[in-house]
Amino acid sequence: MKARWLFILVLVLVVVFSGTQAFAGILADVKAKGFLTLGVSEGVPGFSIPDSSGRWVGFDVDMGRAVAAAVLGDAEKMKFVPLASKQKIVAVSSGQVDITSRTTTWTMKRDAKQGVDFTAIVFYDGQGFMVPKKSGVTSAKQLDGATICVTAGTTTELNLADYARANGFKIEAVVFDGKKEAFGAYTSGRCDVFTTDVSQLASWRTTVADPTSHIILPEIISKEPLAPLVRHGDNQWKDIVTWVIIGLVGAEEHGITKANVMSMKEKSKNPVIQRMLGATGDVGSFLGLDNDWLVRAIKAVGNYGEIYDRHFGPKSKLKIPRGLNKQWKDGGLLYAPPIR
Ligand SMILES: N[C@@H](CCC(=O)N[C@@H](CS)C(=O)NCC(=O)O)C(=O)O
Repeated sequence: MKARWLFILVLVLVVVFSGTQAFAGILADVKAKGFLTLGVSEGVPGFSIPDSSGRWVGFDVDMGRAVAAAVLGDAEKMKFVPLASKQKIVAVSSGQVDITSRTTTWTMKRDAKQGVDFTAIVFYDGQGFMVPKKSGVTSAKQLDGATICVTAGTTTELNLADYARANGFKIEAVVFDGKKEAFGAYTSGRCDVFTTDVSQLASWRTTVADPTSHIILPEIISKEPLAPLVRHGDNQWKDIVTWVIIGLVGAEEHGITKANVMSMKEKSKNPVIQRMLGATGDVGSFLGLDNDWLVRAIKAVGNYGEIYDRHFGPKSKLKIPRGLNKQWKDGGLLYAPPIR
């Protein structure tokens, strides 16, 4: 009898302690090591790429910097791990990186079966096609018989197969592990067509000598909701990353910017803004952080619109129209849930 109770007690203790350990998890780990490990691309202009001084910059990088600012108080306390497409999921599930912020589409299989959780959508994208202008091709409906360069381990590869089947096309997909090889093969004429998310087509086009010599076809063949991802099972960490992004989107909605965030915190009479910026309430504690978590993130990288503009706006090289990535008030899909 006694032995049985002892056994049950041990079992309960094991369950309780493994539970608390999982909860302490990544936040405690990041604080202990003093930096955030961010999985990024191998170099995609506008999204994640080292600048001339070797500092990583881009839209996906700024999402990571916002988290570092919220959690560690310093957006520079980061370590970057370049990942090829086929490594981006396992790098998170195995704990090699704390977050992957790298043009990754939220799909059911990845979310439910591959040991990761998606946070908040940072970019609503879709798959498209690029062809040399001189090919005379103007529509994806003309791609029967084409040879198409694509990267391995991507939704791009799967959508391409769907698209060919749905249209009864014979398409030869030439699959590469790395994007450099895939895009390089296209520009050297190995493939007739290059396909990936449209935002990345815009990015790649800026890297060739004459960007006007390549056109992006009008058809969008898929939905690619891109979101940073974290390891499955650490709810606190998932909440932190999710709500930092929501906070940046909400900040744009409420006109809170990098420049005015401190005066907004001091002077705003709007209860929503007061809560977001920690002037009242204690929302930071819901995440295991202090009340200035979002102020620090906005001070470091600006609100969502400022980040978008910096990397994709009219003055940027990429010039990607906001489209679906506008605020809901402006006809887009960005709709930040309430911070309270
Ligand atoms: N959204 C797609 C991936 C899009 C993507 O990352 N595309 C390729 C081709 S441009 C790529 O690997 N880019 C960046 C890199 O390899 O560094 C997915 O989730 O599977």
